[in-house]
Amino acid sequence: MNLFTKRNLFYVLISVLLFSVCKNNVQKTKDNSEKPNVVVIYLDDLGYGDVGVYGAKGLETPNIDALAKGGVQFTNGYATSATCTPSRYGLLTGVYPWRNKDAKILPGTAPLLIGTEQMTIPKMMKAEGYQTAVVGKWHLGLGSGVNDWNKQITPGPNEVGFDYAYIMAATQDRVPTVYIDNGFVDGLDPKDPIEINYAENFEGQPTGKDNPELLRMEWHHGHNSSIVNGIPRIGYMKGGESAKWVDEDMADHFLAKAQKYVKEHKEKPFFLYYAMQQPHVPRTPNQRFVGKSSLGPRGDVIVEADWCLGEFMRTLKEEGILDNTLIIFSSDNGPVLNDGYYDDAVEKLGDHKPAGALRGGKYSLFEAGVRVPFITYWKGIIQPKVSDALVCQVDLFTSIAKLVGSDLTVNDSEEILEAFMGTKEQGREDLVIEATTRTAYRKGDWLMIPPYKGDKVLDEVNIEIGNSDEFQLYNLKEDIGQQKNLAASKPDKLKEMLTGFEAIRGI
Ligand code: NG6
Ligand code: CA
Repeated sequence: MNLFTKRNLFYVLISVLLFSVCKNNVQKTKDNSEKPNVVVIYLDDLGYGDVGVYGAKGLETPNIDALAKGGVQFTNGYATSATCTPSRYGLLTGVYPWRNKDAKILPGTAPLLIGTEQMTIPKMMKAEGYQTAVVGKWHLGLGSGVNDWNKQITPGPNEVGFDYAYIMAATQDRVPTVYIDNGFVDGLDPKDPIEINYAENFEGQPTGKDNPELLRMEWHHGHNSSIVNGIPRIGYMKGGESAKWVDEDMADHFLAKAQKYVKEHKEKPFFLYYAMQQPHVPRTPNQRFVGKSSLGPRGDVIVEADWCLGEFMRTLKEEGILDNTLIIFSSDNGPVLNDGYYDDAVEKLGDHKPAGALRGGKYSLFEAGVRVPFITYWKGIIQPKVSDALVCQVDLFTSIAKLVGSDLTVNDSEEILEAFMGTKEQGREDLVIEATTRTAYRKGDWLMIPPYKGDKVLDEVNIEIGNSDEFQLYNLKEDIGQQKNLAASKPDKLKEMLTGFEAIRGI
């Protein structure tokens, strides 16, 4: 081969190479110019240490781990609150829940907490052409507060931005123990109407308190009102027999709804808020998962949730939309062992630490109340990493807005899309956290809890909730377990923290 032909061959090769690179790029730009689907997978009471990659022992979570290993695993990811209702409010509205005095754990009869005029993630996304759906736990109130559960229950999720809503009203331990399909109780027989009352029982109806012989799960505190499926609940319910859920099938039921939604809506971009009920009480794993952890039902339902996530991911893949879907995985608040039922969560704990190295738990202003597993995953777009950036669920509103091309913002919600995508180590600078209406302030590595009266330990659940007569100041980088209160020895730092806190709280 002479020099001339060798050179020609070289040019041909380069051209082929360039052409294929360009073609791929064009292809990619085309794909990326379509708006991505966004799925928020939200667990209930899953602690910082309850996932394999976050250090869990005695249970395996291969699917959540795969998400973390293929995406961004946050070490400083926060819920806005240490309980459910406020956290969900913060996530969906981008507003700190402590700004709304009604954002507390709600009974099943509470009216809708989010104003129908209020901006929400699904509303913002609808304006950008998205289809929107919620499947799973709602717990943000429904209707006007005097609901007839036998008619359309409105306003609800449909009125705050969700085109499709298949939910349980409150929690698995509260009545009504039925599914609600776009405002209507699913499977209701009109001849057997539902009645709900949180103040008093209906005549002749058995209760957990008076009829222990009917129970297959014992209550420890609270949870002694109506009995459904042998499990005593919070609140009284009569009727609606054909509509009552089967606790052991709930995870499968919600998964099937989420999968169906994906299959039927994959042609256009969608936002799906998939809110699983695990590992909130009562912990009722499907028979397939009983004994799959060494931790008893609490561990078994986490394994079940992990399986659901795996099945859901498989659906995204099979439907050919995994590459175009951003998945955000997190939990509404930290862990609790005994939250009102005897279910071996304490007895079978072994050396598993639901909160990892963090202090406190659900209901607590200490870190374990609000710092939760937090993962973002987008196949082929997000590069795997562990990120220490400070991120909060309240930031999803403005960050997702940026991603989908909306210029809407909400004050408390910071635009930190690059942190969520793993391209920047910097998240937000500071954050106000909340636990049962009390608030504390994080800035940089520091956490300041102002003095609060009241018990230091919530005896029923055996959790330190963060109350003290003194200011508390911790350096979380050096002292993640919040053992060394530096308030007295670092007066300047304390003052700086108090100033930052008050500026946001408006005190
Ligand atoms: C508490 C319940 C607890 C749980 C919690 C809500 C009692 C004594 N305790 O009031 O079992 O239901 O509310 O949890 O009733 S959350 O995750 O939805 O915030
Ligand atoms: Ca919760």
